[in-house]
Amino acid sequence: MTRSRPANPLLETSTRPAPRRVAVIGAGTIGPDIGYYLKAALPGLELALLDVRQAAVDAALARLKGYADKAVARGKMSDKAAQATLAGITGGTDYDVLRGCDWVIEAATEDLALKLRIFAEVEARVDAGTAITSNTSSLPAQRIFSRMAHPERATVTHFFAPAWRNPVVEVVAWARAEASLVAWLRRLFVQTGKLPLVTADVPCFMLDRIFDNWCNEAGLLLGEASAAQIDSVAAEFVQAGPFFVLNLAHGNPIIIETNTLQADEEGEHYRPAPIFRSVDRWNAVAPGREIEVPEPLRSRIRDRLLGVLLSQTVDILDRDIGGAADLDIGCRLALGFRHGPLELMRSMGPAECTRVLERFVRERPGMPAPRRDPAAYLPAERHVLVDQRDGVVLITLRRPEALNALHDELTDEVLAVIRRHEDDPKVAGFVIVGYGTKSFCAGADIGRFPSLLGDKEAAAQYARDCSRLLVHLDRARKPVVAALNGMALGGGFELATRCHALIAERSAWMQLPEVTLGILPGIGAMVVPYRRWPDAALVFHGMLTRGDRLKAARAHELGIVDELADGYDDLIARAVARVHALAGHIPTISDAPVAVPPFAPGAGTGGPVLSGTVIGIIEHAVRDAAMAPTLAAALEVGYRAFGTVACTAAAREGITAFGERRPPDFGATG
Ligand code: DAK
Repeated sequence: MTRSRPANPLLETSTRPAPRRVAVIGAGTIGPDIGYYLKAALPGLELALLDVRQAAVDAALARLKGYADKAVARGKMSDKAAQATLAGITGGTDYDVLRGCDWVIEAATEDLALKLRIFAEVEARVDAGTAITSNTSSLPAQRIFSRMAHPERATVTHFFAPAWRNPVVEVVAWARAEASLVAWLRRLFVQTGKLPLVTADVPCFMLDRIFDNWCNEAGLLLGEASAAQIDSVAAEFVQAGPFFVLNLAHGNPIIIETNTLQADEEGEHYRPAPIFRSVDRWNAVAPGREIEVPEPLRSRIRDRLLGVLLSQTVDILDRDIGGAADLDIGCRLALGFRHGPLELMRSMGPAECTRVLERFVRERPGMPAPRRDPAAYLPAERHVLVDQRDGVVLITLRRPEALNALHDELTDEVLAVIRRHEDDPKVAGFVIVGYGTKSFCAGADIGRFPSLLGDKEAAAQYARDCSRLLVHLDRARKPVVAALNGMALGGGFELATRCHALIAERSAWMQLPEVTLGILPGIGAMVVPYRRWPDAALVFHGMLTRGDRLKAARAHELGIVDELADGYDDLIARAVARVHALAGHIPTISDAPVAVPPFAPGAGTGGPVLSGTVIGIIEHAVRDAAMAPTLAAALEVGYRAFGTVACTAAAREGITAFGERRPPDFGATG
């Protein structure tokens, strides 16, 4: 599988344009869901739904309308966007609708013989340039496409339910697929909001090897424990236990099919538990509910579930079926694991991993054993992707589930990548960019903040600790350029302003929403922007005390953004060129005090929407920091102000409201 492809799919070069006409074959559940995702992301697309039964097509069309209506009702989509999403969709039973399509997606069946017949019909009608993909959770591409006249334009794209919302798609890089097809699919999926994960062409690919064997192991354990007991123990690792999920997905036949496939190809140890053939529904436990499981049964179930998870994980990595960071994020986002398996392995430590794996392999002969020390499987980075272009290291923040929001591990990874390369004479510098086309970084992941509320010293110290990366950038020996591919909020804006140049995609925007959360940006935003761009001080006042948005074009006029870019390719090209241009003369942030204009009178009064107390603390800190004799002293003012704000009733209300997904009410907190 290993081929040199960029880690960030948007760095793939592909000359194939975005699709204009797509057909989805199969109007069951997943086919229309794939169609809906595509239409919502690319409303100008023509979409044809094809099925052998007109009734299925009609039901699918009604379902798509229902999705759009619901999105409008929930305020997730405008009326106009819903109309555009539903326009240009046709449905029918005649294969001739495939003519003129530039992409045909088959999502009709898991029956190989039927797939072969369908692809013969497809090839008879489409042009040589049409991309063809099959949605399957288990059947290798080699089996599906080998009889085609032009297998090089075909591969498997495995979506996860519900396909209109679940971001994960496995893209199978099989031997005969053109590299350009895989490149196009990866790029297109990211551009349309998905998270493509490349896998090798083995039965069940990457993620279903985890899921199917997890469920099968649960089935094999049924002689010793009940389904409800197993689900209860599994709740430590997954949002929903295996039997609950099997009920939901009517999954017993799937496990029989997929584990038979693995057993036939790879050995008897994968054979499905016989009980899956005789039981229809399980007495499962719903998420959030657990039953008491006595020791030592609990430990036994736990070890066995962990055993299969780790055994599959090491096998996937030893056989290069997929990447370690991809496996972690895929397990979380596609399969509902609370933590990725590599994250679990890290927290367990090598000795415990070895104990669990040795026990598992002893009890389940044939199951994969690790070929290396457990620590050797842990990826260097889990939340950033690292690429190189023209002697520049590109660091992509990849947490699409949180719009690339920062947490400690992510910022530590960025710092570690910079440290690893900064003494390398072949590296000119660094670019930091966000994954996808929507967000550079949506700020700090404020999950840790509740524990800091009420503790002034701890909060101030946390701010200092969180600043390790930013302080390193202040003294960096090689240029670091921020490439803003979308929104840069809160801590994301603070990170960007510590980079030595900012290049922004035209549609990018910046904001400091902290004040709307009853807190303040304590790691530099009350200090650095004023010292770097003093002429824009009034704009920063508005951002800090009102949460004003700053669009890229305006930031460019103000000199905050150095260059505007048109699209991701242009953004990266300009950022890389800027790194080279900055070599040898990295701008530094002034140590000298700076004059700041007064804040508008009355701005600090606050109300239900903003807190007057917090605005007052911000204004005070900005003024004090501006007068501080050095940058370090000014930053210290910010850290301490964060400590102060963390002890206010407004911060408690704002952070609590954020966690409860409701607007804060600062009316009573002041
Ligand atoms: N953290 C975690 N998850 C986030 C996130 C964030 N900052 N921002 C967005 N997400 C998640 C959303 O929860 C959602 O997850 P699901 O509901 O799908 O599970 C997913 O990303 C997609 O977001 P939306 O569905 O909301 O997407 P929309 O396009 O509708 O809205 C939005 C985009 C950016 C307007 C909205 O997501 C939003 O308002 N997000 C919150 C932005 C925000 O308030 N960011 C925090 C700023 S405060 C400090 C260190 C750092 C900081 C301060 C002090 N010290 C140590 C002292 C920095 C603070 C901040 O950055």
